[in-house]
Amino acid sequence: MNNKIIDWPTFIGALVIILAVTIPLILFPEAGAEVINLANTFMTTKFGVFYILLGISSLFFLLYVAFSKYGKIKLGGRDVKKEFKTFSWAAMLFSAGIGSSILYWATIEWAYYYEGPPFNVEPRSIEAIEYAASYGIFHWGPIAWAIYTLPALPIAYFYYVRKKPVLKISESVRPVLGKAVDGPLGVLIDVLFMFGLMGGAGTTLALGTPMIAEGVSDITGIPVTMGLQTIIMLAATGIFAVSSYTGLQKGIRVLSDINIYLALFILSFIFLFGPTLFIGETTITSIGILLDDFFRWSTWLEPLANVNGFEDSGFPEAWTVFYWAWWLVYAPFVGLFVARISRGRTIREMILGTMIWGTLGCILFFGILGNYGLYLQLSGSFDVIAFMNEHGAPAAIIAILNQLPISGIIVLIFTVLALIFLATTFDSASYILASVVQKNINTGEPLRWNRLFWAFTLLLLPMTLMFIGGLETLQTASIVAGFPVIFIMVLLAWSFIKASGEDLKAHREYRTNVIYIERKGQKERK
Ligand code: NM2
Repeated sequence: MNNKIIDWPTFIGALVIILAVTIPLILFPEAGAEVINLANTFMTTKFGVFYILLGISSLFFLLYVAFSKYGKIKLGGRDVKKEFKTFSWAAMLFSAGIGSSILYWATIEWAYYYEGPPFNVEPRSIEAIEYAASYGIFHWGPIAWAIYTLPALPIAYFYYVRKKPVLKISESVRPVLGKAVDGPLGVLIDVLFMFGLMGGAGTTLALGTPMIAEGVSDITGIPVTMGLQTIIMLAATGIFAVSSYTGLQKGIRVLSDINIYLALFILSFIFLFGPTLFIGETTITSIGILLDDFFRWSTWLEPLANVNGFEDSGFPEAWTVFYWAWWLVYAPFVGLFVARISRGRTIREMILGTMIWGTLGCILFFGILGNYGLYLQLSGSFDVIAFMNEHGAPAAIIAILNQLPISGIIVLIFTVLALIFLATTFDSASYILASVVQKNINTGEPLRWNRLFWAFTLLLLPMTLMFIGGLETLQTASIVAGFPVIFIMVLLAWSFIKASGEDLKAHREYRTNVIYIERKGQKERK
């Protein structure tokens, strides 16, 4: 075991922070859940505005960068070709940023909006139906993808233009913080990023597991118990652990390819054998509603809730703030990945591509899975809401699929899909966590024991959260863990502008479409 390569302060720092959260929760589950819920309410009601501002500013910032001189910078030298064709690039970035959660929320999110719509609209009204079909796309749309893309800017810039590969977030804010990143501040940044990612993965695992358990139960008849859920979490970790331990890196990649085909199969099946016209029309109409209302939704904080006598729906806190926090904690990690696959593209192509393809992909899932459920509800052929109120959301998701022809096969594919998604989330998250606590990755891969260690540490929080139960407790994992990441995002944006701005100084001529920056005394050409 080569221990010299480990960056112990970061390693121990991250471990301490995760244990400091988990151990009290294990010892005092009820008080723990209460504290977490209080922290959640406090964060979202008092600081919700920061998440909302971060969301909308990320979008504007990226659009500005995309269409300014910065957007023209090419990632890589003049002769560098795009490393991946746009379609496989889009497929890869989508599967990096999206996991089992999309299967969960795309199928059921509408039901929450239908019953508890925003803007004090009457539940189950025509307006509530419109929100039900469109608000999910908003929460998985352009702002969400802008949050994902922002960290990719400095990371890709250092990777391909300054040719200094960074795998640490602290390293990518060096232009702003200078030497301070070599000290405790750098450690703090990495530890907070790791904590955020563990919180986000916690939310993912804790949502995905009960859903997979319902699928398994539906197929085999085994009842859903804590034991079954534990086995499922261990299985997801196991799939990944075996593949990473035996060096079957390719294995997991093959699995995620298979996943894309399985997902496309399920989506086309539901589209063709479900209410095709309703799904198609509702999806298109929802895109219009979203575009029409976009700025209203993206800034809505329900200020009247602070005045006595006015109703507080809690909608922005429970949904938009929660979602932005969740995308936020995954963002630096997805940024590392997007950067790695974007060689040969301009910054503009990287930004617009991620936002457009990402949003379109999510529209596909929400449009088909969500509107299928909505149709069942509205047409009266299956009362999803009543079922959900009685048996919970994960069971309702499987029940919706059970309304389809050959539902046995569909539920099976759906469950396998979710399990593989979960395993690949483990795979990539533990890869990044392990990389961040190493001084270097000379061998190309973080040490094996290090990766496995973080994979199992990732299990710790969700398992604990599962035992103390409740969706709200789960949501908090991302919200609380995401708060410090807001500041890291600001540093990342600043650092990109600073570094590329310095390098661009020599350029007086911006009328060309692509700018090549060649550093180290080489003559700069446009
Ligand atoms: N996001 C996209 O659980 C997952 O699918 C991973 C979740 C941030 C809501 C990401």
